[in-house]
Amino acid sequence: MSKVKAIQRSVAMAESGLVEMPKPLEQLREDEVERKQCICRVMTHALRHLTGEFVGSGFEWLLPVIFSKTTDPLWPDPGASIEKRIEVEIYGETARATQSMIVHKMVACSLVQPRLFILSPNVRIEKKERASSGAHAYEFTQLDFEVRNATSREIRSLVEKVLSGLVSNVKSCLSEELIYLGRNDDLAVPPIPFRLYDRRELEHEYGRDWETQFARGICNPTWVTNIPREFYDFEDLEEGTWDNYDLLLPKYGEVLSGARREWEYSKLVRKMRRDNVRQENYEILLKLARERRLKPSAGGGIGIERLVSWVVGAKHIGETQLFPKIPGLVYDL
Ligand code: ASN
Repeated sequence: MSKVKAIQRSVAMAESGLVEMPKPLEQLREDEVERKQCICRVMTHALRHLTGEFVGSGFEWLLPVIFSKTTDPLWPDPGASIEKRIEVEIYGETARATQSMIVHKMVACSLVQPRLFILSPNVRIEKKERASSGAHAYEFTQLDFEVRNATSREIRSLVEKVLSGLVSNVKSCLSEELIYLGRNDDLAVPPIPFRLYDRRELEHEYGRDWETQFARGICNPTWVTNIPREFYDFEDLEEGTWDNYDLLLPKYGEVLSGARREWEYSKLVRKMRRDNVRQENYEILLKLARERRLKPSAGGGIGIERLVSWVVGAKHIGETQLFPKIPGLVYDL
């Protein structure tokens, strides 16, 4: 599809009232530029608050990587819909664009920094249909963090404190922006602790599509635990339960996923075999586990654009990006 057609299609969808596709910057009307500016101020505030909180809690701030032989397989994950994985040959080796820095986090946390975070650009070429979910971008940023020897409960408490503080802060410092965005009245500071559900309860109540339906009905950020997914999340193989968690935002859905991690070699190998994950793509992780240099840890990743979408009441995640990366729509910038 030509670029002009793609933009026409996004505008047509917007007109049909389905989902408003964010336009490239040069096409914004004056009032839309003003709205973008407001969202940018909230973004700046959110980044300052989040990074300040993590640094203040003794975390080291690492810089991200884009190309590595190893990246997150994003498989098996019931929520994943990756159309294409970006692999390029450089210096005679196959390097992959970062889908998430989970493996880097586990290694860095084990060997060097017991508390770390990264503002990490993730490239996930989602299927085109995901454009209309309003929650997917093919490039986005996670605040990805990891803590050596932490429990899931400790991580969840940390996140609750940081997010509740963020909303309280935005409400007191950026009330003009929130009023302009029509979000001042209904954005409430979430009470701590957030409620916690087991995925099995929700599946029982809502069926396989529990996530969207459940997120529609909640009024505050809510945890869901015990979600079957990638090999690196801790699983009790006897019980068939997972020590992991997603944080869902009212109407907006998942904003964070995280877990206590696997660190034992035999278990990692067993799970990779079971899930058809290629061990040769995780050589260093497995080597460290075999040598018992991989340490227990727990962490998570906060999707920055999704978080800001919720704060500002965006209709599409691309509204929080100056250069929207909407599945199926590749703009010049
Ligand atoms: N950041 C996530 C985590 O820490 C992993 C992911 O994004 N797939 O578990």
